[in-house]
Amino acid sequence: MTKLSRRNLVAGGLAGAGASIFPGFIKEANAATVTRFNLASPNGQAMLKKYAQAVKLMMALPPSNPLSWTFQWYTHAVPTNTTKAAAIASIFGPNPSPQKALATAMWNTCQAHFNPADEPYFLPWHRMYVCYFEQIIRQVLRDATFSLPYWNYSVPAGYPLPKEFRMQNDPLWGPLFRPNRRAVVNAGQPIFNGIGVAMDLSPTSALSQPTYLPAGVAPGFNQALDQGLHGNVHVFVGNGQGMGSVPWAANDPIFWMHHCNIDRIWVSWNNSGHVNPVTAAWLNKVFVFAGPNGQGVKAVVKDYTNTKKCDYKYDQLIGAPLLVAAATSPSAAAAAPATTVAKSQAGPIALGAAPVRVNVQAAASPAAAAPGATPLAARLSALPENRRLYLVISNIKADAPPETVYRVYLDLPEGNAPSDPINSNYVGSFNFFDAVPHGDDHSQHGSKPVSFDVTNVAANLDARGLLKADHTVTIVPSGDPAPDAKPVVGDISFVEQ
Ligand SMILES: [Cu+2]
Repeated sequence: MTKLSRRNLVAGGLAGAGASIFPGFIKEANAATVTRFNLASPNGQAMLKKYAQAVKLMMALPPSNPLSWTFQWYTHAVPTNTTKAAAIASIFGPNPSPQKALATAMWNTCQAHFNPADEPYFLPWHRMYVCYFEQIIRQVLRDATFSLPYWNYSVPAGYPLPKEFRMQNDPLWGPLFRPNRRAVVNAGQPIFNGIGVAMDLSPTSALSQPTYLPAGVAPGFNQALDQGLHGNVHVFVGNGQGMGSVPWAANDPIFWMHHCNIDRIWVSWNNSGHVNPVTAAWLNKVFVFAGPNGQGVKAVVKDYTNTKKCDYKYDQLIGAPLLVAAATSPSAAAAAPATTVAKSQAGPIALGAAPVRVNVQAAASPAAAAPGATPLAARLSALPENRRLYLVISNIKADAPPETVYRVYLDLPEGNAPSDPINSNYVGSFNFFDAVPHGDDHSQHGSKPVSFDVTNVAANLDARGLLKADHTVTIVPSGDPAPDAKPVVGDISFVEQ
């Protein structure tokens, strides 16, 4: 295959959208299945080297070119130092052009970080985004064999940001460096250092969701993965002008290795017998991307519920627990009625640098009225086999990324924050990655609740007599939050479902 010099590439054919330099090139590439490798493996390292070359080439293309780094980044979201309208005006000028029309259709379309109603499209939209980005790199490199490597941060060897992304002035790896990360991350420490724990990088809680969509207060696989592991990695790598903020995230080259791994977790979940939505509305949803020749393409969700259309496989999947519930209808769990056991006063509850303790009052219900029994203990003793207790926090919002995660505890004894953050009162953590308004229309940005299955934590505390008669939920920042973040949560409740 002819190898074009970088100068030719930048100055020549790729500048014009729709100009196909090698007709049929991509068709050839897709005739064979490619494998996406762990970036730590020898094959993955070879791909990472190609990736670094591609990032350099894409960053040298003008932002008006759909194959450029900036055009691809802005597809996810336009950064906070401009707006979509202003960026389009300054990059394309006053006259219409195919590229300008494509930018208007594509930019700021990341699902679902604008409108919470779009949450079910988080996984398919990012699968499409990663797939077209991969095809663009094949075109830019003239290399049909390229596949995006993934970053497996859920194993100890993967806890630090891969070293190739931390070598600022290296001739080969330099394009993968970004300064806008947390200091510990670019220093090569585990990315959770200072604000998290290894458990925050586990895919297990998402993989154990039996349904794709929320079922009552259970978040479902798509949202659990988005809010949990996915958001944690963004916030851990950070900062507020980098991976930790939706509008800046896709400017960090590690973004693509992160989302390749998120896609691998989706494949793993499906591979263990879990089913995706089957509604026509979800399957027929269309999104616009740039194809490998810079032309606009329409992608339909039904073509991306598996890996066939994009034609790739992963070198290794994660063994997801196959739940009995997964074999039943995807909406079976939604039919189970949810009962509120206890609820806090209506929010918003301001979070800051100090722990916040919230009283959660028992709902007036006969089951909770047994003398001497705490509301949760009463529920636990009568809990049917097929039901669980959840802690639900509604209306999570912040003015800016807090650049830390918050930990949640049930009936934590009064006094100082626990010396071991993962103690027997620990329920889990949540982040604000998807809870900061951005984009041209802030009013659209609502928020999704987060929920935690607290059945085991409550049962363990109950067995040791440590559940309180009046329950409290304590929310503790795991590091100093950014001063302008002003994070708040709405009310907090315990729900049986
Ligand atoms: Cu992301």
